[in-house]
Amino acid sequence: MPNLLLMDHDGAIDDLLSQLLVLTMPDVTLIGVTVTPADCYIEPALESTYKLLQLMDRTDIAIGRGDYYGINAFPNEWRARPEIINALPLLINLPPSPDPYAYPSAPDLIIDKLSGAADAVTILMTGPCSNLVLALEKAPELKSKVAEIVWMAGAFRTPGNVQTFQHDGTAEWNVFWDPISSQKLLSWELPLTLIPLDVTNHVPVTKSFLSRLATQIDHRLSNLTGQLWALTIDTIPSYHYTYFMWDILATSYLALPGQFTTEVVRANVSTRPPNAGQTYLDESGYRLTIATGVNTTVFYEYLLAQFKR
Ligand code: AGV
Ligand code: CA
Repeated sequence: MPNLLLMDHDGAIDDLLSQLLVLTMPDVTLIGVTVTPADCYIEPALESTYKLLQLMDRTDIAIGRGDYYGINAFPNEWRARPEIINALPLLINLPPSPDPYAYPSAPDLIIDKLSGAADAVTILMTGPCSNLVLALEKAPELKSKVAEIVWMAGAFRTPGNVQTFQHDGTAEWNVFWDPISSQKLLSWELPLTLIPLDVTNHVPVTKSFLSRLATQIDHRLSNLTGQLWALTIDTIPSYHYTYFMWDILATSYLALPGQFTTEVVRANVSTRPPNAGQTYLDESGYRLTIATGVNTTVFYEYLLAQFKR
């Protein structure tokens, strides 16, 4: 279990669920949250981020605003989804959030928090990695303050989830948004663990899980998370996609590393069509760890226990 933690997310529903989950972990000290304007529009996403801190009585935690926009934008329909979150009954009447443009920029906050930390810091990323890469390019000496990076990203021995023009479908979206930064991050060979589609494909958001969560809605966090997950049931386009516990699984890795199987591999990232953003195994590539499996029963039980408050 890491002690000091920085989290960077990109405002989608499972990113915000992941922020809540981190705030339930007793041994994790969250020292900052930065938001990437990828699977969200930045203003409502910063508002959601702040509201969740308010709900958990943790407005002491600093927020940073991502101002860098990646190379391959997320579909607008996905980016607009999270707006509804700020209108949920448990969140709408919280005191007003700060001006989103009053926050420090995300790379500056990361630099500030890493340099001020007494110990090495674990970094959890549930969106693209651009904010971290910008920070470490500006202050390369801070690489030594990084204990471990856990990143929901990539697809190795399974198809990707990008379906768009000029693309063969091999990439995962968080890598595709900014393939150049993704390749840079891998090239640094920091202690990096990816939670790729290979393992997140095992944990869909199921009706049976939501039904069990609903039996505990007298607990405020079960109520809120049940509402958030219900918003994912009509995933766009709903005839095609299932919503998975992508980011939640990566977040759970912090608390349940022993429940995962992992593999040390060498890999690289393509930066050009037709497979920009593809993460592929490559003997002459960079060294990193990938998760390949998880005990799904323990994982779902863990979520039910953590949100029972
Ligand atoms: O590729 C998974 C990443 C995760 O960080 N995101 C969603 C999670 O937050 C992109 C994504 C893939 N399919 C999606 C996504 C969908 N159908 N709706 C919204 N986002
Ligand atoms: Ca995400």
